[in-house]
Amino acid sequence: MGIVLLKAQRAAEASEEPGQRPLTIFSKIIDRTIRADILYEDDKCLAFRDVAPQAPVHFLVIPKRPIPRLSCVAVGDAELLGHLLLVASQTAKVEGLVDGYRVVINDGKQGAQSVYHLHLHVLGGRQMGWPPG
Ligand code: TR5
Repeated sequence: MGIVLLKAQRAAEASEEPGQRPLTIFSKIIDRTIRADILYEDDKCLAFRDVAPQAPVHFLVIPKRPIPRLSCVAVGDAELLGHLLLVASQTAKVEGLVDGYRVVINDGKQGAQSVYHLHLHVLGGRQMGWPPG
């Protein structure tokens, strides 16, 4: 099994443990306990560069509220989800991604999610392939 899948599987198992702390490393980035290269911030969300970029430009957009994963969202989250997409688009423009880019949300074990705080990946600056692995 590849390292990415192994990390995702461990994260999925940890997220299912009873009494598991709901906060992740991303909450520490939000409260500035841990440093990150922050590109954008407002009262609802934060965008920062991925620490292990998979493309010349790779940043994450996260809600400040720690929603664990996309499959946990509710109807009441519609406005927030739209806001995250808008910030992804505006930040991609600021990053100069004029020829397009990819937006990805990994959900759960089979989606290879490794951090259980909802996040949009924005990847650009190179030609993407399809289908993703
Ligand atoms: O696998 P999923 O979709 O859950 O994506 C999680 C992403 O978070 C990966 O692309 C990681 O590289 C990224 N990540 C993990 C950490 C981290 C980060 N990006 C910025 N800063 C980070 N710090 C400080 N610590 C991490 N553990």
